[in-house]
Amino acid sequence: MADIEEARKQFERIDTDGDGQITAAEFKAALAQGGDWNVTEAVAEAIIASRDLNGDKLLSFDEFWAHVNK
Ligand SMILES: [Ca+2]
Ligand SMILES: [Ca+2]
Repeated sequence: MADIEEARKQFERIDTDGDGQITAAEFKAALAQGGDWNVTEAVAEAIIASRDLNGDKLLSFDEFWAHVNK
């Protein structure tokens, strides 16, 4: 079972500028920090697009949570 508090912490760690939206650049940086240096910005954009429910190319916490809480 997914934990919303844990998900929020994860989200805040990825959202480095704290505006409540994860951009492809922020996502790519987070993955690189986790050791996944192969992720290009195009790949990060594709991952975000697959989770982006409203099509603004940004990942809000609701969208992030909808993905985690499956
Ligand atoms: Ca952000
Ligand atoms: Ca969105």
